[in-house]
Amino acid sequence: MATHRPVSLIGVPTDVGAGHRGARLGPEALRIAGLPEALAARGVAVRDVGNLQGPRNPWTDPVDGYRHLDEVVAWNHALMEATRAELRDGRLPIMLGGDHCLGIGSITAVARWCREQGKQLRVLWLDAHSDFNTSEVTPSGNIHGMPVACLCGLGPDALTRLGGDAPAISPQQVRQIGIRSVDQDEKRLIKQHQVDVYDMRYIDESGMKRTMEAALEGIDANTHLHVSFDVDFLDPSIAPGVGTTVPGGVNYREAQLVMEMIADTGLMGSLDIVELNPLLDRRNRTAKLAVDLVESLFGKSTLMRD
Ligand code: B3U
Ligand code: MN
Ligand code: MN
Repeated sequence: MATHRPVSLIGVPTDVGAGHRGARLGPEALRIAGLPEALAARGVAVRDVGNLQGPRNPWTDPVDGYRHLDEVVAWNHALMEATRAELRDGRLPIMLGGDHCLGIGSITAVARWCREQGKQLRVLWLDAHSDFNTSEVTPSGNIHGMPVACLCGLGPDALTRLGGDAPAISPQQVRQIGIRSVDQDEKRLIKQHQVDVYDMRYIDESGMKRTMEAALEGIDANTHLHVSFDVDFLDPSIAPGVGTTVPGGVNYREAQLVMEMIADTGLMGSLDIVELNPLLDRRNRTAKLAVDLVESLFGKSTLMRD
């Protein structure tokens, strides 16, 4: 069995960035679905650091194009510090979300750590959505639709400068897979900033194997892969427990292949699991599926490859 770096589970029970409440229950649902035990069974040393704390969800309307900006900043600041501490300790942090705004804090910390270590960062953004909105173009004001833009320097200073003056990453470090819902002006931004998007049409035409080969092209032993896994990446027929379901998503076999091909690189250094909303789920089914897929990310395979 391949040896993995020890893992730290960081619970981020927040839905301040989302348009539905309930993602704050995601960390517990993932634990109850057996995530710590599943990792331990893979031979991975697991430390559960528990849940971070932050402001409650005030459930107010957007102000100047942002809903709950102060709360989102507070949660992401806490997460950035927690992620940084675990990375410094030589551990692979797994963020148990929580809505996808938390990618701002986790990836800001990861990007800084990679700079310090002289490592190349590649972000694999598995999602139905591009999450590249800004306050000018957002249809909702929900900040979970903005994290990639914020990480690339487009957004409010409080989020784009979380980790210092320069943007955390450049769009060229991101590969988006499974995309099938992009807002009109968001599309323009994606094009303008040349984000590498493998949408569902690309996946249908090329197949998931070639899609992943393209998304992983150019990585080497010095690459740190950050996987940002928005559960709505999956088709709603297999993953109903998310706030914003979009039909026509990645099926079970394709999702397994994605995770296996990432595992084969041996380069995953950090992982977000986000947007799981247990209130919209059926018998914790989506959480169990997420756990199943994380097992594949950590090298579980049918044959004796491990
Ligand atoms: N693009 C839409 C919807 C959305 C983005 N991310 C999620 N939903 N989960 C928005 O509101 O920005
Ligand atoms: Mn997302
Ligand atoms: Mn999404």
